[in-house]
Amino acid sequence: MKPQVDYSLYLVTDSTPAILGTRDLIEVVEQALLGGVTIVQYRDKTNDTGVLISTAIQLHKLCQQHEVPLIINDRVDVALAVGCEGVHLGQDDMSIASARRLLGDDKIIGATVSSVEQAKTAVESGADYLGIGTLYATATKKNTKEIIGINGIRKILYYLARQEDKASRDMQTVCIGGVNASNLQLITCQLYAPSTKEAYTKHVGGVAIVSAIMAAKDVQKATKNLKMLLTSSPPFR
Ligand code: TZP
Ligand code: MG
Repeated sequence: MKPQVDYSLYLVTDSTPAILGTRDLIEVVEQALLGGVTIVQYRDKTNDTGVLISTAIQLHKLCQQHEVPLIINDRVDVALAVGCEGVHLGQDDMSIASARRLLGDDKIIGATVSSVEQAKTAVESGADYLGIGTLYATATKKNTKEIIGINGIRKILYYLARQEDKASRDMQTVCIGGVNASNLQLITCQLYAPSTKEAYTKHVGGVAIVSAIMAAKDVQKATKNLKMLLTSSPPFR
């Protein structure tokens, strides 16, 4: 059975020195879990497969203690080896259909999308959730091709709201790119446009964050603050 997922405060990890520094990834993620992140994606573009698997095993144990799903970025093989809850795939990664064949129906497959066209394809291919971005330019991922802003996010939310098939109706999304404590409530308010709130909010599952959590001096405190801002925002109240 596919788990019911709370996407509201979605942590994406980063193991680079610019963000993690000399701290231990597992300890940082533990602080984020204690602060209240609801889902964790292990995203590591630098380490080799052995390190990815051993780190993912430790992260999975930790996430299980907090009853939070662990998703692996890019690597379906690592997710399979670890037996965690799912994968997150970008436009240049393995296709959703292939990942589904390998992982089966019980695992979560997330897809990065930047346009209505990509969202449509991801939904039709069987994605469970969409990571929509890049919302704002961010130092964390400098080579992002598409900065789509709030209007780009809205176009996709509005597209989903107009569809009548079950996959679209049930689709949850998280926006990613430059989300932090200073702009979180502005973002959620803008996605809650009062005149069309149904259309814009129905598919807003949450926000995905790297640096505002991972690079914080006090990770648990920063996470609790983001959680407070989120849960006092209209779509999440
Ligand atoms: N995909 C689009 S932007 C991004 C990813 C993985 C990084 C977001 O990082 P931050 O630090 O939350 O802006
Ligand atoms: Mg990828």
